[in-house]
Amino acid sequence: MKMYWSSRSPFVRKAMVVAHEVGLADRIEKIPVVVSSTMKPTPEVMRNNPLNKIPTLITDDGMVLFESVVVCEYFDSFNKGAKLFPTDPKLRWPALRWQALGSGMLEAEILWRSETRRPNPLQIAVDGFEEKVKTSLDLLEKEAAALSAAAYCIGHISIACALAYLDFRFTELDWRAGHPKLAAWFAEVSKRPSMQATAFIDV
Ligand SMILES: N[C@@H](CCC(=O)N[C@@H](CS)C(=O)NCC(=O)O)C(=O)O
Repeated sequence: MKMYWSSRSPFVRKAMVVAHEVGLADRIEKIPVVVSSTMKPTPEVMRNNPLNKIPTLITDDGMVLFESVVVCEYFDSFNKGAKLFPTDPKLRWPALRWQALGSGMLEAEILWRSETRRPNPLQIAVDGFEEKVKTSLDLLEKEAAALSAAAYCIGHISIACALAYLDFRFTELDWRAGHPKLAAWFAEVSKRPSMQATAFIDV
């Protein structure tokens, strides 16, 4: 399998964490690319994914998959152990809800970052992204005990990548202040080999 990849992309990291968890990481040939929603699309990615987004995966049988959640579920289909996308409805909907929360936080974080890097940021929009991220952190603080109690799943991975991206790109935010339970959960989850093996690198 081949994956359009970047060591700076939190969505790619999410997919790679799943690949490590299910034992597929060695089977993925990473194709490093630079993509940005604010630059011209990258022709090599565009040839495979008209949305220009990574991760974009080319499977061994020639399928092209994109959207990190789709790539993650594809990887999980190879998983011989406990599924990261559970099928039991009692586990599945909380897992998908947490996956959506983590993914939505990441969308807000990326837009927030790209707006603040413009010469004249649109302050209203920036405030909105900040409010979404901070409100999500407050919600997750209330759910930290439930996160700890739940079987490890795609929801944990998505949220862990969203928090890790705050550490990577928003050091001044100090998100741990006011969120001690979430911080403790994140400290534990960050020790997993899959998280350690996929640390962000700014190249
Ligand atoms: N919803 C997508 C978001 C992926 C995404 O935005 N990736 C960024 C890199 S972190 C990207 O490819 N940006 C390029 C662009 O938007 O043109 C997913 O979950 O895969």
